[in-house]
Amino acid sequence: MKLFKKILIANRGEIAVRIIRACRELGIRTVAVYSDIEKESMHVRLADESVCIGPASSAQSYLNIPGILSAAEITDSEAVHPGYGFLAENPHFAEACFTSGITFIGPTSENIRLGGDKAKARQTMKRKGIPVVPGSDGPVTSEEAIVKVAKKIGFPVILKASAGGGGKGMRVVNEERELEQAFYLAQREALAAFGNGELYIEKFIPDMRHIEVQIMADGKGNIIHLGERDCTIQRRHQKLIEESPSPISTEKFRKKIGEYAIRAARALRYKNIGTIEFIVDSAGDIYFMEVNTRVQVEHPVTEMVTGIDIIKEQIRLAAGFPLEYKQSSIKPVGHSIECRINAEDPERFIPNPGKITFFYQPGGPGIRVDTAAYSGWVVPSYYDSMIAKLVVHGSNRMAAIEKMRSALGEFVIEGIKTTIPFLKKVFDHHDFISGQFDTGFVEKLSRANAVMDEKGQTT
Ligand code: MV4
Repeated sequence: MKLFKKILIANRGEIAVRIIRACRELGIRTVAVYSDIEKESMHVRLADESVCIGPASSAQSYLNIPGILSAAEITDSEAVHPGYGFLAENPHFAEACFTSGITFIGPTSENIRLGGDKAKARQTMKRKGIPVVPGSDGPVTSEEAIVKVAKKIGFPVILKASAGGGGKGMRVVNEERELEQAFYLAQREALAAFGNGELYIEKFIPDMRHIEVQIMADGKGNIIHLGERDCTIQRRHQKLIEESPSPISTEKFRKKIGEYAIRAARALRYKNIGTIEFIVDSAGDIYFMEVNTRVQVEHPVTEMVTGIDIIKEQIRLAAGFPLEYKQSSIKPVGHSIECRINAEDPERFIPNPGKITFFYQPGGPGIRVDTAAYSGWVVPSYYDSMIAKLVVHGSNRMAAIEKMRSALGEFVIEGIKTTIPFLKKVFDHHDFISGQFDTGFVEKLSRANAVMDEKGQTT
């Protein structure tokens, strides 16, 4: 077995920088790709080589499959790392890499396809005896069918898009008379967003927590989990703060959710790294929600508590190496929290791109900043507004919170608005400090600032 000599990174921003760092440590050369407006971006400077792949718009650059494969070919790259977003969960891209003789650093295209079909993934888990929230067995294609399931499980229910993500095509329905309209609206929204209007239905779980488990599988039968991350603090289905362990976790809870995650990965014949997402209700009961077949934004909190470099392991797995770790050698230490820092107006959460006139990042023991930003860099308006991840590690949750407060206070980003002022409020809020929050937390905090979701609904 041999590790790759050169990897092309089909991404930008902090995750491209993160992947370059992992490659450097592994002795792998890196190729950055960039759009016309990103010549001066940090991932381009830090990579060994770079190739311009097209105009600013993602569709013509970071999503341009032939362009990226050509760049890999002309640079003799043996593998492509997709990061997250863009082409990371596109089964056609994974397949096209394979056909071109380039290793896709991620799971198999079959894994990606099933992960992207949420109704089918749910059905697969149900059949394997992994708990799922009461609801439909696979997709529901007619209004009659959805009424039947809704009556059986009882209201409120939630309609979700099979191809879903980002909350699009999702509708909470409180009573039967609202169901018909919600069904057609959700279907239309899903069709517009994903080109696929297929829906499924679940019982609506109030006050749920979103808890997910990092898994690693080598495709040779070895599957381990790296513990859980709590991603309950979200706004408009965008995670804002993630932590590991979950504030509600115990030794027993971790063992249980970890076992479910490993069983889920086995049911999917999963290979490479991935995340199994769960709904945890207020009684602490765990239900499978969905599978994410990529490295996630929030992977650093798991790295901080386990000491494992997830990206390095991901690259080794893609090269065909067996897992380096056994479940018994995974021993999480302390507590880690991550804040996503976005170039956004913190009051209204609308993007605020522009030139960063001054940038100073916090440091010191237990503080990590994953970013591609620097003084003088212009935050483009074309891509995601996340410009940095601030990650802390402390011996326990309160120590991590104190460290986060200190680090947020030290961070200086001038020239653009960022979400730092909002994040500071969260870390002073008693519900966050107590760990007693649910998915309504951000709404509550935002409403206190007289801000409403554009649709005025909670989901
Ligand atoms: C749910 C739910 C209640 N019951 N599923 C799934 C994707 C995520 N972005 C929102 N999701 C939810 N799924 C059932 N069966 C409530 C939500 C939800 C939510 C979840 C986590 C964090 C914030 C949220 C805000 C609104 C709704």
